[in-house]
Amino acid sequence: MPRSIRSPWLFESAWEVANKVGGIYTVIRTKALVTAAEYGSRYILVGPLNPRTAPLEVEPGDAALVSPALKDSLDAIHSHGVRTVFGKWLIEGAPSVILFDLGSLASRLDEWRGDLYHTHGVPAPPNDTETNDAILLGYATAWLLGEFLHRNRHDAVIAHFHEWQAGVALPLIKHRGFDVATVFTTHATLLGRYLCAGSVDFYNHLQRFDVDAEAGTRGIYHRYCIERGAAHSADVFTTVSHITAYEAEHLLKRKPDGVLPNGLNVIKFAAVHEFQNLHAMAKEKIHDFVRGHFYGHFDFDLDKTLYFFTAGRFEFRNKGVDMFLESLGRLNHRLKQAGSKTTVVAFVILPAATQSFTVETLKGHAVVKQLKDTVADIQKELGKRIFEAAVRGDLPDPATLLSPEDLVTLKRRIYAQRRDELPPVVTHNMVDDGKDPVLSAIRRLHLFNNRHDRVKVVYHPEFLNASNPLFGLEYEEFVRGCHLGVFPSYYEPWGYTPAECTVMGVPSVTTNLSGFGCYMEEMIETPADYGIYIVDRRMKSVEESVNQLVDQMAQFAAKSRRQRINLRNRTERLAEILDWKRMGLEYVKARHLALKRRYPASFAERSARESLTPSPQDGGKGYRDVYAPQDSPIAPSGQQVPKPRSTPNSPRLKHAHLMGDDDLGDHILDKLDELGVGHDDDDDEDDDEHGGH
Ligand code: G6P
Ligand code: 1S3
Repeated sequence: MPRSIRSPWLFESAWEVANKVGGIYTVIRTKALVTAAEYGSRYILVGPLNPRTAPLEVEPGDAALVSPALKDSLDAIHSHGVRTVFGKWLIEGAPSVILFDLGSLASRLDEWRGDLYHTHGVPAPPNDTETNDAILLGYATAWLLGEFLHRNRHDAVIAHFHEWQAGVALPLIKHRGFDVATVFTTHATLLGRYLCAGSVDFYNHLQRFDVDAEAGTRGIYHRYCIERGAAHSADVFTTVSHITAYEAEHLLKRKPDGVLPNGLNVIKFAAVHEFQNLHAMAKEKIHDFVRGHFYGHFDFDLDKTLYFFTAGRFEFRNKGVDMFLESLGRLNHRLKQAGSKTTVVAFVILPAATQSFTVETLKGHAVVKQLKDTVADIQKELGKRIFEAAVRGDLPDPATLLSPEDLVTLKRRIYAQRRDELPPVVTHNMVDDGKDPVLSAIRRLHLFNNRHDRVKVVYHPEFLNASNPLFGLEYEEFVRGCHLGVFPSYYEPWGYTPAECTVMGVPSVTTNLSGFGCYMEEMIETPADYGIYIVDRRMKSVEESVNQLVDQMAQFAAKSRRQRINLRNRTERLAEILDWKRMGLEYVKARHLALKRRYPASFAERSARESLTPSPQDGGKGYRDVYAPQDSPIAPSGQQVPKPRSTPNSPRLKHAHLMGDDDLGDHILDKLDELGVGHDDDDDEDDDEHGGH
């Protein structure tokens, strides 16, 4: 008897399950809410145990409460001395997680590495820790699935794997003939990342790389084999964007079945002025930082100061930090030549090897804090003096309001602010100051924070959090306080940083080489009108792209406050197209396709409408209730967002093509139609200034 596809189980495995490393953690964590709502207790996440963070991430629980088959499967594995943590991941949706203690599996590594070579032809060297961990996680996950499939012979099971670190399980599942529908999603390709970080013209040579030789030259042949093996072993192979799908087709030699773009959990404020107020409050805190950092040289008007920033993992070229800095140099020149009164403070937030905060940076904040405290004390005394005079019916004598002591203390504080050297361009002592690529670029471009510079640079080589003594801001708050995020990436399968800006209503720059940029270009008729600036890094030379970025930043810098407020309102309205409630539908389609490929006969027999509606007793709502139509004023159903009303309208053009619809059941097509109601122009309240007053 084939397994029932009526109430499938979903196992989702990734290295970053309850284990924060980078963007995949954000994908899994934020998506959990909709997936858990859809599958209920039949949704199980699988990852490695990180003993340092797991106690903060997971609340241990009893697997028997989820399913006796799952409990027995884990017991069977435990009886071989393997340790796992089972519990609820402490995130929205609270899905079940199984975390493998890889240390307790280490004694099997040689055997499994040998099996991987002899059975699957993957020659993993013994000294690559990352690969060893991937082997342990992959074999352990396959083991778990085997135990579970043996005990639950009724329900269909879908196993979804993310990235090569979790992908080892896929060839094993295929070779062992497990009765499970599989999906593999790659969030980048190993070779793509390595090639782009070098100096190759990646996109123009994509079809011609000798992939084995390139992987061998870079010492990643074994990892490449795992990634390629996973892509070829899965029933359904997907990536996070069209651009990465194209890359995967040529580098992994399998054309992806579809694209699963990344979403976010969007929190909509009841009134639009709320997020504008948050911007103003966060900006005040950044002002405080700037006062301290630029002490002694603080001669620019904060009311005419704009905060630009870039942030991310330290991939200087891939994340476009090189292009950002180059463009800042030119913007500085342009603003100076134009005699602009605007100052741009550009933050570069990239974690690098550091020793400590610099004394100069800390001193600046101490000096300004002392001044602030002194002024507060004087203010208090002054108030008392005014009150004492007034209570006697006298007007205070302005000449004596400040005592001689007050004046002396104030003079001292003002004197303490003098300094000969320029405000530092970096907040930390670097481990390798001379070789740091950001500092080298800053030096080459002479962005030294001179008084006459209209672009000032602050390199903060550490991620931000609330306990940071300089900013005292969480990253999210910092983003809200800024005016423009700049992410001119060269290699960026998706790119969460500009997406995060968008849902917070902060305009950003991205490129047509990033998955996010391509998606927004496809979804929005005129992205720049909505605060999404897209640099063309595909058809233009580097020189032309840099100039385009300078133009975009200069145009932004020339906007009035009123225009910035309007733009933020428009940007924030795009948030809904990035919501998992919409994006998650592509995952529904991928899983559906995997089931359909695994159990074609069942689909022929039974209407698909029935098949994907999970049983209510498992707590799952099924996709129908989870991916509810958005009550969105813009772009229902993936139609293009039209130009804002203040600019002439043109016809909407196309839909975003992600997972193909060819293989879908009618119920999903119905669903898409249901979402595809026409755009209601009356809802497009453009050029409102909510929050501006
Ligand atoms: C928000 C606030 C306004 C403030 C404005 C500043 O909209 O609600 O009160 O004037 O931000 O905008 P800006 O782009 O100059 O930081
Ligand atoms: C990858 O992380 P990265 O920064 O190494 O996966 C992310 C999540 O899908 C994606 O946003 C990013 O572009 C990729 O590069």
